[in-house]
Amino acid sequence: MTTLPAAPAAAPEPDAKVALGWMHTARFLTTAAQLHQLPPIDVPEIAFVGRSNAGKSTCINTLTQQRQLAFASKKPGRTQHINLFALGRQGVTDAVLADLPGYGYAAVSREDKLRWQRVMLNYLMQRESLTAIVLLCDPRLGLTELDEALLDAVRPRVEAGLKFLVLLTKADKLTRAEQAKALSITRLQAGGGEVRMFSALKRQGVDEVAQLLWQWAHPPLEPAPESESDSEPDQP
Ligand SMILES: Nc1nc2c(ncn2[C@@H]2O[C@H](COP(=O)(O)OP(=O)(O)OP(=O)(O)O)[C@@H](O)[C@H]2O)c(=O)[nH]1
Ligand SMILES: [Mg+2]
Repeated sequence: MTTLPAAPAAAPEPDAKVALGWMHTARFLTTAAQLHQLPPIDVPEIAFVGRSNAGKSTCINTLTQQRQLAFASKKPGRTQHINLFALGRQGVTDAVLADLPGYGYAAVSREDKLRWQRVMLNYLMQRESLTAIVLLCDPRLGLTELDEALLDAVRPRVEAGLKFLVLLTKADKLTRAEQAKALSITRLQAGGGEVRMFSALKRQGVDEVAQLLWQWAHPPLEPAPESESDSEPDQP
């Protein structure tokens, strides 16, 4: 067995090739209609959330370079369960991606909408392994009331360290100037949180998002507790 070099103090930004190679290891893990049906997981879990049709499943397929890993469709409401995908080389899972059903789909009954909103909020607020959220948003619609409600619901967890990225999808539908405007408006709305542009069609932002997810899933190791000998000497 080879010995791994000691982990550096801070995880360096990985090469895009390394991050994309890691994303490509994604495989289907499980699917569930309710939070309590999901297995407990002891690696970082990164959830993809947003309005129906925002491009969540397409984004997962693009990042993992797999055409049909997540179900993407022209028809809104395609994803109806929480689908988990495992990531990691040599079959060793070191992170999980969660593809969530979208909200705000008009053609769904009121009861179904409310039921799903409850499942999703429970998931976002209670899922222990959840360490990061990617909120996908079509910049032509901007952050809607439902997106804002989601931001409010997860704010305490974000303040406690949960990672959060707003990804503006379908960038290929916007001119450069429109992209710049959408980015600055959304940055204001997201209260200074991280916001990036993404296009599955043009592969815009793919490397950067893969690198960010890799960093999120491989946080720098906590510094070892100080031993007696190298702690501050007592004041005389
Ligand atoms: N032009 C363009 N279309 C995209 C892009 N990403 C997704 N789409 C299209 O948007 C539609 C919805 O994509 P999905 O990935 O199924 O959206 P979703 O957010 O998973 O939708 P739900 O599962 O219903 O919540 C599909 O027709 C995709 O082809 C993109 O980057 N550019
Ligand atoms: Mg979907």
